[in-house]
Amino acid sequence: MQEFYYPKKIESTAQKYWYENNTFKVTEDLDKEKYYCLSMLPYPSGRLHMGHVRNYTIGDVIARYQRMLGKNVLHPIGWDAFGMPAEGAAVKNNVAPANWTYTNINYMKNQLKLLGLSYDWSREITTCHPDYYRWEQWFFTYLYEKGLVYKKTSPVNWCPQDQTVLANEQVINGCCWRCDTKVEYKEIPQWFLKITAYADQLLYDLDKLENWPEQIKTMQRNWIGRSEGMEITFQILDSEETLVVYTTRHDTFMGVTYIAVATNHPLSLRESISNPDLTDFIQECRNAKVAEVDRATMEKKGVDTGLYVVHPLTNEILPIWVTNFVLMDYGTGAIMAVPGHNQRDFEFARKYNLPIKPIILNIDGSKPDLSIQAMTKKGVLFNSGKFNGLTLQAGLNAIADALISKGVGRYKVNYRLRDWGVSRQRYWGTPIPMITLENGTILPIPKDKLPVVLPENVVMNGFINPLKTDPNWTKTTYNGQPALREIDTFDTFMESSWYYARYTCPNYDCGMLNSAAANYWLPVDQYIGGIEHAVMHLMYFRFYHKLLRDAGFVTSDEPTKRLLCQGMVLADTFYYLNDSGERIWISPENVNVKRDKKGRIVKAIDASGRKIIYAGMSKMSKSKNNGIDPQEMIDKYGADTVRLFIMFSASAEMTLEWQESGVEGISRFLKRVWKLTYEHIQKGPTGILDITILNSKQKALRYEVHKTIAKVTDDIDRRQAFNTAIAAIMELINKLTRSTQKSIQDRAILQEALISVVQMLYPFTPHICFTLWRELGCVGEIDNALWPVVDKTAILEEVKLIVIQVNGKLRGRMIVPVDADETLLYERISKEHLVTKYFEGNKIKKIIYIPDKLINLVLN
Ligand code: ANZ
Repeated sequence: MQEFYYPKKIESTAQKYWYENNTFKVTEDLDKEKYYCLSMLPYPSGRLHMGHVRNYTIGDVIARYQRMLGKNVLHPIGWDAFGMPAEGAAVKNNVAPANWTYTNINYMKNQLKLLGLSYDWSREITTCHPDYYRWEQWFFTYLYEKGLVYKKTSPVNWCPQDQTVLANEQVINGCCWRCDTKVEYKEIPQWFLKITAYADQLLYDLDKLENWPEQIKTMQRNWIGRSEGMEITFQILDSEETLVVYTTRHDTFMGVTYIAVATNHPLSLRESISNPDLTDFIQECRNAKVAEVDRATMEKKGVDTGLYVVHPLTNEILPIWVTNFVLMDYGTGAIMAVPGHNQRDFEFARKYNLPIKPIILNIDGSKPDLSIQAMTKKGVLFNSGKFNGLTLQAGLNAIADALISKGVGRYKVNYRLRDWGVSRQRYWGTPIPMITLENGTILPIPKDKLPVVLPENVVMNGFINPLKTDPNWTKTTYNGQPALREIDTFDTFMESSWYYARYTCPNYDCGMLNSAAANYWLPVDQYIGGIEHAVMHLMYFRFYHKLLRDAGFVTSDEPTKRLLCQGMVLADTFYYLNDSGERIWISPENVNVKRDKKGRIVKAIDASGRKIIYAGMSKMSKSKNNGIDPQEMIDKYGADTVRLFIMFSASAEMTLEWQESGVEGISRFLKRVWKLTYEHIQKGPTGILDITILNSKQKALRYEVHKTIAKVTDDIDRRQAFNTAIAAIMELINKLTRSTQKSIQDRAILQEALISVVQMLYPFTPHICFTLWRELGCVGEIDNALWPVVDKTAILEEVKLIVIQVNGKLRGRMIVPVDADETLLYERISKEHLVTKYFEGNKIKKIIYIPDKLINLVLN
């Protein structure tokens, strides 16, 4: 065995072995329990960043641990390879998006391999390959036939200068990010998936996900936004027409003073034809598209239509206003305004001098003061005719009954969730497999004509979709008739919605999924990814699983049982101010720091000696130039150190502060493990461990070993507290280092202990463990070894912990055999200098022994 730990050498040996032996390749094996461990697949942006490394290390720890439990573990990886950055990079570097993407994949693949991740590389998926997306296209046409796909016009950001659609992130202060032209609102036809048809299932099945973080489930519930209310029909005055509103607060029905409708409500659009003020207002609102979050705070505006409705219970006449705060795509696009008790309605009424009618009493029974704001608390009704005196629930019930019996009300459930718009006006994505005939008929491309392959060899001469300027691409035929292809491509969330299922049969070419394989592996047992995917991706992939189930591919209801969302990786940030007072961010790698005793940074200078300002820790990002390149860290310390640091320095869900001093500490720890093993091996082979002849000291050491195994197992498995598991292993290494080896049994225990340590460290630091396992003379490779088993006799029955007191004062603790009596205890204690030093020549007068707990030596 080498005397010193050289991570580079042992890491490449282990990686080569794994690669040559296909160690992590798996197939379905009905005799074995399966375990599917999945980390979210990366976007091939160019280089791995620390966030990736954290995600994939956590996944690898879990996968390797589960393998050691004897399970058949599927641990795949692939590339979420379509997406906008490739188009930007292509224009910048004058390469086709495909080339850029494939080059990045190659580079990042090597980086992943250097981390020693236990992937089954034979299952690698690259989502921009036609072999993958052909099934996505196939499924889309299948869903179209099932009525779960439809086309409708929908607004986009349009740059009139570039003649192109812009993504939200390409609109900066209402202007195009490239040419600064004011962005317009435009409606264009787009494809939608009917996720709303699954809203109830997506909501209720959240309750089945016991091992999902509560926070994510709450975010999903809010995103689905189930709302129970009523639709109420108003008769328009002097007209046959009616207007339907949606409300969740029909208890306030007697306080309605006007009706408000959305600018794109059919009534608004129709009235605008004869009302120029209204036309202008609608146009103005269109151009000032407001994000939903800003709606609450924006200035409320409106135009009176001159139309009225009749209140069905009081026959009062109420005006209809077109407003900028009612959304067309929620409820019915029309509301009943109750300005006395809704702040938004109040502000609008104030602005346009509309009546404000109080109908809910304050909690103390007094009448509300509506001179400054609405009274929004729920309470007892007044001013409400026969409903006076009713509390909230009684009011809701009584008014619902009244409206239903008049035939003007019905209960209605609404969702905030919208259907999923999947059209993207971009080139680098999966072509949408639909065509339009000359007579306007829209048809799916027949299944035997799929895939529609995206041309990869294109020139990006700006941001115009190259498919658009290629007549050969758009023109096609259908049964001999000329037809036009879609030039839009799918939202890339489409690819990431089902990749987890395709991993179970990545090369299957007779269909989208091989059900036998899919049902063997699914659902995913553990999914790991960033919290930023809490709603979109994690909702779409749950939706897709239900679609796959209803299409007969899978039998489960949910795609994954357990979810872990890892925290962000933070690093120090440093800057100096340039001549114009701008902050220039400097990479922590280029700053020399001085720290105080507590490790706080007190001084920082750069290479030129310039004084640098320390700005605390924040998420590793390009904008603050504080990203630490994982590659450099691996080169410097080895993958095992980087992996162990990541798992040790914070629990998986918490933010992780990158501290190089911490990395150095981990590196020292691994050197200690190496040294301890080296010295042990140098002394030659060990004898056989015979647990029947151990003395109490030996039993005590074995107790520590097995107690650690029990704790580490529980930490990794149930608690997923990897950091405390590692801390326990570190503590054990300290104890082992301090232990002395005098007898055969001492050495046999150390051998047992070191083997256990190697087994426990293997999920975290597989390379060093791969080598140490061989050096310790164990059978086979560690990759096939099982997780260490706790010898229950070592921790429960054989030993116990006794507190030692001298004259009632705590003077030590001692691990003794479980059957140790007073005499044996005394015998042992009298040999322990750590205790006898308190005797100071005095004799023992009395021994007080509380069995299994405490021994108190009372002196003369
Ligand atoms: C009268 C009322 C009185 C309301 C009151 C609230 C408080 P949730 O729970 O989120 O579903 N609303 C309905 N459709 C709307 C639309 N398209 N655009 C904007 N607002 C709309 O919210 C339901 C409430 O949101 C409804 O109840 C309606 O205002 C408003 F004291 O009706 B309410």
